[in-house]
Amino acid sequence: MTITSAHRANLLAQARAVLDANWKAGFTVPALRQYPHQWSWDSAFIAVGYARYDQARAEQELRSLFATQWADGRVPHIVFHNADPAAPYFPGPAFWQIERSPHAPAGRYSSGIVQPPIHATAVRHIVRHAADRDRALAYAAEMFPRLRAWHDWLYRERDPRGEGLAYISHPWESGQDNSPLWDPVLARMALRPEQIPPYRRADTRAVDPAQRPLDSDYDCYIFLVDFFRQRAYDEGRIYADGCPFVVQDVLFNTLLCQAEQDMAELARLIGADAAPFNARAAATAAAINTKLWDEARGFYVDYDLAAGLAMPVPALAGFAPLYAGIPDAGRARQMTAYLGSPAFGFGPDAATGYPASSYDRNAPGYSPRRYWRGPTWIQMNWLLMHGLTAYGYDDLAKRLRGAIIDLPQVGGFREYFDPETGAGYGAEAFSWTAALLIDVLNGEPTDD
Ligand code: 9WN
Repeated sequence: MTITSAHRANLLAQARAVLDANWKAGFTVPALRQYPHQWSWDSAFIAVGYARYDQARAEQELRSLFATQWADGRVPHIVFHNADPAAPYFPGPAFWQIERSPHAPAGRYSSGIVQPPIHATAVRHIVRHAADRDRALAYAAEMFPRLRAWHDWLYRERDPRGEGLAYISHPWESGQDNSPLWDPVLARMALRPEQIPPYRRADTRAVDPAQRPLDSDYDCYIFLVDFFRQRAYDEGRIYADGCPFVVQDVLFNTLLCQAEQDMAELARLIGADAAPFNARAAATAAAINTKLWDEARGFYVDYDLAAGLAMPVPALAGFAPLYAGIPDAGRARQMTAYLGSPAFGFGPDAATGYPASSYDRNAPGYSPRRYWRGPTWIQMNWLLMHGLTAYGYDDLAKRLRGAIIDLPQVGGFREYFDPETGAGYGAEAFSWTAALLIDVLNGEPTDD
């Protein structure tokens, strides 16, 4: 699968136009109408794309996110660059009320929860592809203490038993909001109406509700935010008071493990001590391999710390550890036997569609269009593509790379895609779809 240089240039121009339209003089919104603020892991993926053609923007993207890092080290999952944003998004600053926490930065506005820690990985990517390497190394040195404080917060506040695994306490923290992974945990919450503060959703104005989470999911999301703000975003209190959502998530910890490996490399480049980062990466990899591996199913599963139960749900995220080099060759073989099947959109021919479906297509509750319950997502493809390449599964990696390039052409620069037809769903002109296409096209050979 190769493309001509003219075709590649055309796609790159389209992708850059998406990012230009979403650039707000200092940061990039994921999508103008649906997500009109700055999101944490989106900005990291967006910086990966900018790193290929605009080093200054790549650097600025993460600098602006970390400008709202809390005093305790947490990096909020949304930064609102205005106190009273005109652009509708719920929940906004008035609902989060981060000023209840002594750690929230004064005069700045954000959510009080986090998203997967892929920022150190993005900074390493910026250094790797920098046109001006000296400036990139100075940037790495500038970001280094902030990234370390962020990771320290995760290991300090989210790993109460010192297992080497950080927990998440909200589906939004996973980045995969309504994944079937969370169904049993949310069902157990069994909320009564009086426990849910009054609210009105804003996410179904621009996007068809059939492509978004259910109202019953949103009730849980909002209940949890209320639970956190009532406890002033104090992680110790939230955990001690029996937060009902406490999950050691495979994808989140995989990205943390890789980010620690990238911190070790950044440390080496700027002359700091790499050893503590290597040690934490190794501890997290070992914990993922011992606690989260499911031998019978042949992939990794989340662990529900509140209930003390493994969560054997066939979500694509269960294969994420390939990205951080966590499984040994035998486990990788077991994993790819299942991952590389029609269940995730791989198959003998193109008729099986566009891998990789975010959830097993034969599992109960699969939907080709409802958000994280089946659609193909570009950033998941990008992560798995790298993992599969590193383990030598070049054919599967090629299929994922092909889908990253084909889907924006079939379905538009959308947020997610129908794994069977390639139709685009969710937000339009979505930033990381464009950014990761740019990254992939830069490594793609042309046939002329
Ligand atoms: C809640 C911005 C974000 C992504 C997430 C995606 C979605 C938000 C929402 O959009 O979540 O954080 O309102 O649905 O699930 O991965 O970071 O693109």
